[in-house]
Amino acid sequence: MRFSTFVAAILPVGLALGEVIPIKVGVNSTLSYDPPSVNATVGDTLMFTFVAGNHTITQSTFASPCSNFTFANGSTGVDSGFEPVAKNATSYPSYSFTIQNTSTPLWFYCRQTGHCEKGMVFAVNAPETGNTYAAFKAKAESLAATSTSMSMSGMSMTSSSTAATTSTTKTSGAGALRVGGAGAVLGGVGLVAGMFL
Ligand SMILES: *[C@@H]1O[C@H](CO)[C@@H](O)[C@H](O)[C@H]1NC(C)=O
Ligand SMILES: *[C@@H]1O[C@H](CO)[C@@H](O)[C@H](O)[C@H]1NC(C)=O
Ligand SMILES: *[C@@H]1O[C@H](CO)[C@@H](O)[C@H](O)[C@H]1NC(C)=O
Ligand SMILES: *[C@@H]1O[C@H](CO)[C@@H](O)[C@H](O)[C@H]1NC(C)=O
Ligand SMILES: *[C@@H]1O[C@H](CO)[C@@H](O)[C@H](O)[C@H]1NC(C)=O
Ligand SMILES: *[C@@H]1O[C@H](CO)[C@@H](O)[C@H](O)[C@H]1NC(C)=O
Ligand SMILES: *[C@@H]1O[C@H](CO)[C@@H](O)[C@H](O)[C@H]1NC(C)=O
Ligand SMILES: [Cu+2]
Repeated sequence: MRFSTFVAAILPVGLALGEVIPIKVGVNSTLSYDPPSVNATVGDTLMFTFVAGNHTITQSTFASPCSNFTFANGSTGVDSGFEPVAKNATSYPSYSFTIQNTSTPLWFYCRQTGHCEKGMVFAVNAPETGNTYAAFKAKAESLAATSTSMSMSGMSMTSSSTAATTSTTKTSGAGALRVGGAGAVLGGVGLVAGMFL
């Protein structure tokens, strides 16, 4: 695997290289992240490999599991963009980011239509009591019943055409860096805790 060399090359200078934590997205064509919840320390890299379907890994908040995380200035958090995988695919796209602060849990979802409401959510360092991963998932699933009325009440549908995967480097509010490569998308992200609710 050349992955670790690649990561080292894009990590900011001076940042310790931690573990690479692999997560599979869409295993057996399910709407899932495998594993759905991980513990990580500063410097660890989360590497999502999209093995089936057409999913994203997108940052949200515990309060609103199926909505983009947005900074006060309007920038959104971590987002892989859609990563479609053909049924006959022999290589799989991946997206990675590095954990830079573990003082708060981080919450994520898939923003493909309907997936989050079917429980396609992910967490980093979720607590064992209170705002647990299970509570987060249950909250996401509880949104299914209300999604129709919400879309009727003035929430405009956003065109997803701009969300298509491109090979251009993109900087988001959370400092996400996407680097296009042969069938792979790799990102380095600076996470600043305290900004995350
Ligand atoms: C995928 O399918 C295999 C074989 O049936 C099974 O062993 C594995 O647990 C499944 N994984 C998930 C995440 O569903
Ligand atoms: C995270 O660590 C806590 C404490 O060691 C443990 O109870 C929990 O199961 C871990 N969660 C995951 C997803 O590994
Ligand atoms: C993946 O999903 C997005 C959003 O629904 C859609 O715009 C795109 O066309 C899909 N890609 C493929 C290859 O199906
Ligand atoms: C997968 O199937 C599509 C449609 O049949 C075809 O265009 C493509 O070349 C195939 N790709 C591979 C890697 O076999
Ligand atoms: C969520 O964030 C992504 C990436 O910034 C963006 O493409 C998408 O339009 C946003 N979705 C909504 C509903 O704001
Ligand atoms: C928005 O705020 C975040 C967090 O402070 C910062 O990382 C990002 O660069 C800002 N984005 C813009 C467009 O100013
Ligand atoms: C992590 O975030 C907290 C809250 O914003 C901050 O107090 C702390 O200094 C940060 N730690 C690092 C290593 O950046
Ligand atoms: Cu999905």
